[in-house]
Amino acid sequence: MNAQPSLFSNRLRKTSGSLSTLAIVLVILGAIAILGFGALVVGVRAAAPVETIGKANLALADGTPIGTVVFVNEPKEEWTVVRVELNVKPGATNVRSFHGFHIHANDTVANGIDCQADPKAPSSTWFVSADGHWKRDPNDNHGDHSGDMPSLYLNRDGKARSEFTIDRFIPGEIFNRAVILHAGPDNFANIPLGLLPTQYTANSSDAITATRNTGNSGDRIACGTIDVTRN
Ligand SMILES: [Cu+2]
Ligand SMILES: [Zn+2]
Repeated sequence: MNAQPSLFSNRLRKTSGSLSTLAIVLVILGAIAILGFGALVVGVRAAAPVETIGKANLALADGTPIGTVVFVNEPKEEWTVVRVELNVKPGATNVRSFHGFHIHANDTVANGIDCQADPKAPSSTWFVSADGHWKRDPNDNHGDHSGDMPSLYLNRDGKARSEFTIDRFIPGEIFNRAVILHAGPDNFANIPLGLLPTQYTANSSDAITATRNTGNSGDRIACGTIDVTRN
């Protein structure tokens, strides 16, 4: 009489024994799977394109720092995020709403190197050391230059904050070029030329050339060369 239940309970014990063994095996397999997946994720992350970051500290002609421009590449989106944060002391320079904002080539040593300015000299001489707008194709007009960026709006208190995306360059391409903030607004070479009453008649080829090179945004009031680091 006792043999049957004991046999049964033995079988039960055996079954529960193999069940707990199965549970342990499953837990171990699960752990391996999770660890493996984690390693895979880490592996994928490590294989992702390296993020490069560019940064320019902008300063006025007298060397006063006024803020930063940061460039972060987003390879997935194939664009660069540009973050601008400026705080110009009221009265320190001419602050009036829209200001031309570009990356200049800083590639001609004969004009000087990086951001050079003598605050006592006429403002037209400031930061000419940064050279003209950075352009991959020398035939491009202003508006299409690689270094042309959206104009910056400075508030009445001299502060500006702006974030935009641009697909014209990645931070790695703009190392040691210079960000320039201009005194005046940028016309992006968008001058309606012609003989109609709603158009302007060209007064000289020099004027047209100047507009097509610069956007006529006036003197250069702040400058900062771009440093690039990799994350
Ligand atoms: Cu410029
Ligand atoms: Zn330009």
